[in-house]
Amino acid sequence: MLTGTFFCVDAHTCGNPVRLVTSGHPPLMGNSMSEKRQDFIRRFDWIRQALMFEPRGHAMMSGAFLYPPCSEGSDGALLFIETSGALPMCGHGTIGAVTAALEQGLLKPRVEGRVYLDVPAGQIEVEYERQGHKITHVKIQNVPSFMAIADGVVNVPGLGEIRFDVAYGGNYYAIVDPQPNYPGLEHWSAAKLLHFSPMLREAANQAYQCTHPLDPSIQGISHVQWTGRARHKGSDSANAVFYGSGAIDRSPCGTGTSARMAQLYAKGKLRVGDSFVHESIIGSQFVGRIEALTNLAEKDAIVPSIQGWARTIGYNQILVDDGDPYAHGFEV
Ligand code: PYC
Repeated sequence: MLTGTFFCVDAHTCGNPVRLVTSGHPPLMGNSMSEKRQDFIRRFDWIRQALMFEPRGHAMMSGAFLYPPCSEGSDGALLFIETSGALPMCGHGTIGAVTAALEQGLLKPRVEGRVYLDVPAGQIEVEYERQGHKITHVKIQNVPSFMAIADGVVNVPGLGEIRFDVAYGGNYYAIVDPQPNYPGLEHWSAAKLLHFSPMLREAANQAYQCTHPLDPSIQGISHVQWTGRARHKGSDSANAVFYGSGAIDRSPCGTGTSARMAQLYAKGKLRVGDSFVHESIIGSQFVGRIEALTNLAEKDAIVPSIQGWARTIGYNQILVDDGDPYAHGFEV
């Protein structure tokens, strides 16, 4: 029987949901979060489906489990879940999970203001600011991010030829900049983005292979990032990140912003030390920065940071009972 009760602290990061699951964690096999993620996908994906899909979640639902650390020097570990799968890394998920976990006293940093976390994509450093019981800001130093494929091109039914770059920021992104068949985010409706994104992702995955140079379990383009002109003061650029089968990130997307900075660095449009304010489809902002340069299996990579905020919005005890025909969720 695949049943369970899961206590969750619900939050949102700049508008995108984060469900921090605080009870009902399955015990996972493996020595690293990457191995534990693979074990979770093999044996416990029903938990993700139950907690993320309708009727307990929705297309944009995203969440995380807090686990004990796996590596020396870490304070904890995160396993990310969302409608698209168990992700190697999630930026908005980290900002929301860390905010909720610190506010609830579930994460005990050794040094106030800083935590180190193991995630499937590696180890991240997280700085935060606290005011009373509230966490006001979270800044993540993300995993090395890099341009994987420059100038890819596919034919998208109903749209024609679309050019894109593929960059890694903890997940692989097809990044689509304005061009003849795509005039830019400000000219397209959300419905249009949702219509063309799955076709573009499928075509891009058929035409191009991408596998992380150090972890072959991280492979394939999982997200599509459409770019365009920002609407709000202080933003450098805007994006809409598509994931799962019908979601557009309401936040500017942490791994997406990291991938975008890696793309802009590779094209000579950003330099080390530059900051980059990224705006989401609802106008919320992350402040990105290229903190340093590094090398990953002989590939040039950047060390990006992303800063944002999250708010805790509720407590949710979720029941999953096999007697319910929709116990493990559905997608329409
Ligand atoms: O913030 O990294 C992110 C993210 C990935 C998918 C949705 N948000």
